[in-house]
Amino acid sequence: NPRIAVVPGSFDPPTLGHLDVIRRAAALYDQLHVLVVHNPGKEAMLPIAQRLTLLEQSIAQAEITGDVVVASWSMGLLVDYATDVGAGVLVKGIRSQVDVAYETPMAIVNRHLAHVETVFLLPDPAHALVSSSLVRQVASLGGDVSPFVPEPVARFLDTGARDL
Ligand code: COD
Repeated sequence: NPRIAVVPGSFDPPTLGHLDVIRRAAALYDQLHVLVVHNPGKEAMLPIAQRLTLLEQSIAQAEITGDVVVASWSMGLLVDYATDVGAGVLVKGIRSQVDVAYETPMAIVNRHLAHVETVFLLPDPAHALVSSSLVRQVASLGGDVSPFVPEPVARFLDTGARDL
């Protein structure tokens, strides 16, 4: 059986921290689904379709090899998507104790709901402090986000995002 994992997130926008987790998860599993999950509790900066495009461009440019699928999900439980595609694992990045506290109950619920395990990867220290919310803040104030995001995202935030 192929080992299939889902890397879920808001990816609003994708950051170098996300890409680091995706790269290392791709090396661990036969197939990876990078899943843009619509989070109704968060007000979004980018439309889902734009996040998908930026993820695809960033993954291609980073030369992350292997079977990586980029998709979105807004139809209910995350574990329903995982079950649909035959994934037994969710991969999440853990930056701090705050992430542990947020992710632990979800991991336990998801294991009970669908026997889906959650695997936590520690980030590369170089990117551990990067977050989408930080990037949104810097971008909205006109700052340079290029140290924190993949090049296609920096380019888009610099030019294309003006029309949003
Ligand atoms: N380094 C390493 N990892 C990072 C970094 C970084 N710099 N930045 C972010 N990450 C990780 C995050 O920890 C997370 O694992 C992932 O990357 C995505 O991050 P975000 O910020 O894009 O996404 P979030 O935190 O808004 O998560 C959205 C999810 C949809 C993944 C989450 O809310 C979730 O799992 N929801 C479950 C929905 C569901 O089914 N609920 C019912 C059962 S609980």
